[in-house]
Amino acid sequence: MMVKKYVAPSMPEAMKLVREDLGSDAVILHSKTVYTKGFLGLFRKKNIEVIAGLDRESRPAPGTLMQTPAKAAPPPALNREIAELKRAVESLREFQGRRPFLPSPFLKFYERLREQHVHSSVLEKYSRAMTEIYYKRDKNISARDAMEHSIAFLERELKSVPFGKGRGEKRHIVLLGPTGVGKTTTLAKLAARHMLQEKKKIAFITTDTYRIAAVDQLKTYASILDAPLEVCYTKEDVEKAKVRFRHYDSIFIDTAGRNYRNEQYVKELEFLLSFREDMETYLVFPMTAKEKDLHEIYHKFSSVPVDKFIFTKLDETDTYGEMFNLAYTYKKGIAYLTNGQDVPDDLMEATRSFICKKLLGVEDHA
Ligand SMILES: Nc1nc2c(ncn2[C@@H]2O[C@H](COP(=O)(O)OP(=O)(O)O)[C@@H](O)[C@H]2O)c(=O)[nH]1
Ligand SMILES: [Mg+2]
Repeated sequence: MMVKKYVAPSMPEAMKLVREDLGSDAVILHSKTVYTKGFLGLFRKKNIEVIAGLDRESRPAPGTLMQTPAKAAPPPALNREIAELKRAVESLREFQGRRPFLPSPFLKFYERLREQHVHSSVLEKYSRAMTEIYYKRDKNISARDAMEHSIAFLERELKSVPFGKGRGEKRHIVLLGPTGVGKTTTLAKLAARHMLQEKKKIAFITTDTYRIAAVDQLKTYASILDAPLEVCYTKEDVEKAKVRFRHYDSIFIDTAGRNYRNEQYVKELEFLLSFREDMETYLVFPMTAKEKDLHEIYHKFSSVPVDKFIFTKLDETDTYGEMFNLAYTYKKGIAYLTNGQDVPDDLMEATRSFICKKLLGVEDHA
């Protein structure tokens, strides 16, 4: 078989090139969208690349072109031509619009995931996986099937990371993250939940001694919950707090989380690391930040081993892809989500299913 490559701005034009060059017996072996660099690499041009082949025997020898209709191709060849024509029409349909080819039941979900800022690498994987399912099922895919396959796909992508609190939550629970992301509020919500729902004996420690207001804020929550609070300015204070709270079930540690170069923060890290063996570390991300900022937060706090993520302020956005992208990129689960300022109500334990359904815009009936 002779195989050749053709590049043209559109599928019809590519097909025309193939037909002119190889004749109508040519078969399309493969086609894809390619981009060629434009001026200064700025304006990328979209093209269709087609790989076409022709069985040498089927190429008409010179002089046979004017054969009479009586000697027309036998039925098998005709059938093949019809099949090819069908395939060409299908490819044409596929390349209409900017989207990669995806069977129609999945298009809605693909678009939704794209709007939700899910990584393009995941989108590509999604298209491939769903197309495969579509053909394996002989194109018998209802809207509901498409939804279920989409949820299952996303859940599979996050399979390796644990969600929610998990069984092994350690005694010292520390929230890390930049100022203003909702650490103190979330810590109070968590403490209230542990106390009210799990009947745990709780205590607070704060190493955020930089601002008076920060200490006062936690003092208020501690007194509402009638739980003790230790304010730690020095290493001795930390040791004292450890001894004082040795019989408590869960100790909630609030931090300032200022710039990582900051001397105060270095001291804070040192305090925290003394709890290391018995510490559950949650890194707190606000859903209101851009994804680039979220990655920056992750790297800034990389000096402390992070167990899971918490995402706050879900109520202030309707784009959730960043949450998926971070868990997916760093292979870390999400423990909790918060969706408002109310202590203790606006907190939920995260589940893989909730996050995947939220991304797809599907109601969670679980
Ligand atoms: N809308 C909304 N606001 C929140 C949420 N969590 C915290 N906040 C608000 O964010 C602000 C900063 O919270 P704070 O806990 O002091 O942040 P910290 O500096 O990280 O300790 C406060 O006004 C909180 O009420 C949330 O889930 N949704
Ligand atoms: Mg705070």
